[in-house]
Amino acid sequence: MKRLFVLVALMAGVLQLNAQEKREINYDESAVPAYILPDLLTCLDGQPVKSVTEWETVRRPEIMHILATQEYGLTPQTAIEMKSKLMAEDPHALGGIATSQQVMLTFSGQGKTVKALLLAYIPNQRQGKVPVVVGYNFQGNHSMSLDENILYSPFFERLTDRNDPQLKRGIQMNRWPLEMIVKRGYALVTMDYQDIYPDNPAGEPLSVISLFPPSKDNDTKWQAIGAWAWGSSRMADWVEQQPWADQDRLVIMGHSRQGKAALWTGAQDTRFRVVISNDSGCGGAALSKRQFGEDIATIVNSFPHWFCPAFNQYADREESLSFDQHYLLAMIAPRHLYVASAQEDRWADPKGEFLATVATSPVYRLYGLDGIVGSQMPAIHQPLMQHTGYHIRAGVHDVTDYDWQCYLDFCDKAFSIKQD
Ligand code: GTR
Repeated sequence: MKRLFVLVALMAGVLQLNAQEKREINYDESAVPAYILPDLLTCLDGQPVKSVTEWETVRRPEIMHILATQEYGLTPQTAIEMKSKLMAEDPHALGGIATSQQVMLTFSGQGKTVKALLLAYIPNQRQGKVPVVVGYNFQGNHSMSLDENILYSPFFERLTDRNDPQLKRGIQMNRWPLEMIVKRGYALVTMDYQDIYPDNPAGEPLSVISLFPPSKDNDTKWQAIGAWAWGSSRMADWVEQQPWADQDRLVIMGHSRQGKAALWTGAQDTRFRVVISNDSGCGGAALSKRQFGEDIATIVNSFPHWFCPAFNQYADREESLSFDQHYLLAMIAPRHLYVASAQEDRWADPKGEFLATVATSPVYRLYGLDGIVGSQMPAIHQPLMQHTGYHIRAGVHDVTDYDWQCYLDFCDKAFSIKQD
């Protein structure tokens, strides 16, 4: 009897999986439903926003509340203890052009601790303070270079098999042109995102969320994206204490799921003056109402631990959303926003990412700043760089040197930096 039950349960599981696999993903522009984007500049009581003051005191807080309670969850406002300990320093990193520092951050709360290993590359050739790019890596600090001195991030240190291919050095070097970044005068501060929240539905007990009192309301509970955003703000806290870092030139860059988290970080933490989303797609820069590529039902089924449970109500009901992802992007204003897509990354809906970026322009205009306008996407490799920016490059879902060149160009422009 018990066996039969197990068999039936297994079959049900397989059927469910098949149903998900077979879910029809729309890649047909003519099948995009007609939709009207909710207006950024109309308050919940119907009043239009006419000034920066109205935006900052009424409308922006309304939108932050919508995003926190309907999509990403509420970030606790209480601080927990963070200790930092320098584990290693190399003044001759990257062939001598940088100093690397490896710093263990230990977070404590609820009688527990969580550790995250921060890695910084600081340009050796510098006059005064330097701008800083903050961004998570996916595969551990050791994946970013072949340098044997780089310690394993705590998430990878926990792997019991020392021959695990995930411990191989340099497996994501292609995404991190460290020399280019440093040569252009920028410091890089990174850590593995899974140190903050192991990226699986059972990850919470080892995440920083477990250091806080449990959320009072399940619907608005913060989950992985909220935790990753919180962790980026802790990297910013560390940067704030560094004598070589220019606090007014802080950048956050995130790819894909970390693009989503980078945007949510930038929305909440105004210390980030430039916010960059690389191929962030659904739940990131792409408009949900277009229902092109990955949709809400697909993402909340595959990653139930990313968004707050209230977001599930929009699965297969995108038309009922009273907001869309341009709300998230508009939270960056009047700071600098840059969104990038890849041509073959239809899953992330490049056009939806572009249109959401365009849709933020009325808010920038309120500040007297130029956003991107028009409904025509730029051609491949023709970056648009106003106060906000956008590009689409050839190729697949990834981070390439081309993307980084554009990001650094955009940051130079934002910070009025002239390269020699
Ligand atoms: C995919 C997910 C995307 C994106 C991507 C990534 O599986 O559906 O939303 O986040 O992962 O992070 O690489």
